[in-house]
Amino acid sequence: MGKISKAKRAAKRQRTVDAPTDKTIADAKAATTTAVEASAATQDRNAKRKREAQNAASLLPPPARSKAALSDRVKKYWFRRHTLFSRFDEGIRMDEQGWFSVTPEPIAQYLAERCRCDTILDLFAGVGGNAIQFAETCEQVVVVELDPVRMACTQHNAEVYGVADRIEYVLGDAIAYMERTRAVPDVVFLSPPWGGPEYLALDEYMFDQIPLDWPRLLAACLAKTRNLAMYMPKNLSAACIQEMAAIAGPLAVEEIVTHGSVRAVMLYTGELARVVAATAGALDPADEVNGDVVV
Ligand code: MGP
Repeated sequence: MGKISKAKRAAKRQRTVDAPTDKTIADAKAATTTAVEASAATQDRNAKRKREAQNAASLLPPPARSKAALSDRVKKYWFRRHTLFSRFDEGIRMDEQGWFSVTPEPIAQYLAERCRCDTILDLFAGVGGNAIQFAETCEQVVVVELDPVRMACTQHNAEVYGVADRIEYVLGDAIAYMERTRAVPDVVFLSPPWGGPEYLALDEYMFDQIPLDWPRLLAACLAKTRNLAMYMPKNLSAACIQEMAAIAGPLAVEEIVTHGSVRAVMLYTGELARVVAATAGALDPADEVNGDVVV
């Protein structure tokens, strides 16, 4: 046994013989109660997460194994499945709307680079094509989706890509969320429903074909940030572009081109518009996607 000084021995004895005071007993009881409560709270949280995960899993559409499994409306997308999600074969799930509205992965990667920032809000998550890529370029990603099936797909697909934990999921209406949240994102990304693939038959696409109160949503977004990035149909009318500039100030308009064809048009506002205009054509030209800044 090592040597121990007289003073230390006395102090040790003192510690051993000290009777617990009422205060120390109360403190110990309080600490025990707090620990028990904390562990109960953790168990509750874990149980809730498990229930949510089970509910989400029960909502998932089955994996599509062939073109025949798809409705006529979306059959044409079967051959594009690995462009929509390069990991399609690892169990990606989509509902019908997901098939025709998800942003193809190379475009989603391009847009995630365009929107690189700390906090991004994706107001129409759909089945997660954009959110998965935002998780690679942004510190904090919050997604909003009204439809529980599509939200379940987003979560599941983000798991396939190993980024599910980097996304915060809000099930609800985009306008209601924007009007109540205190969050102040750097960028709001909007890829709203366009009213289905039938938009292709229109000569010109107008904002009032978006099946929600678009002006009200824009106002709620602009109250939080000037930096909006909007994914719009390739046949968006020039009048809509002017209308957007009147509402939100100077715009950058970027045609998104893959394999030599325009697929969609991006509208950027605020500082984001300035950056996009200043870096037109500056993203990796080896990518499958070109963004032509036209205004
Ligand atoms: P598309 O309608 O298949 O046109 O959609 P494309 O590829 O030019 O078809 P083609 O047959 O003329 O060659 C192109 C992209 O637009 C899709 O991959 C989606 O990313 C997007 N998109 C299509 N729709 C119908 C929607 C929609 O309703 N909402 C959103 N946000 N995006 C959509």
